[in-house]
Amino acid sequence: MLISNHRNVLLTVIVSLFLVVAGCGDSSTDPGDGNDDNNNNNQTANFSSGSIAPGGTFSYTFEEEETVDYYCTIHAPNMTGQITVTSNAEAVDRDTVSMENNQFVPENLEVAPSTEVIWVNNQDHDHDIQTGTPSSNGNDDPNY
Ligand SMILES: [Cu+2]
Repeated sequence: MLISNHRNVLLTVIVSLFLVVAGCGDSSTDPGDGNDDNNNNNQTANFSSGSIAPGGTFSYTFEEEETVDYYCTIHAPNMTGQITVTSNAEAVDRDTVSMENNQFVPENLEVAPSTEVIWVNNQDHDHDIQTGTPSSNGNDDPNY
């Protein structure tokens, strides 16, 4: 009786240890999207405007909650911007970013999911917008 109780306890300990180890294994493989904020390559939004002539526009609709980095390929690394897609933002159909003085205005824009963002080139030369950061796409050099 005593022996079989000890066996049961031992078995319970062994099974518990196994579950703990197996549980740890699971939890270490699960969170793969926890570093989205630090990794620009994980952002879902993906666009490349091509050349936007003076007075021209480019638009993109942001669907998911995420932080999206973008930049102008012509004026990198100085001309960068960020769109934060969050349901905390006021829901509107569309919002606008102006390109002026080789900058995006506002540089950081918060929009709700499903908002169309329109970039307007208010300068006398082209701009070219692409998602990511200058360094993530190998465009570190000033390009004027
Ligand atoms: Cu530009």
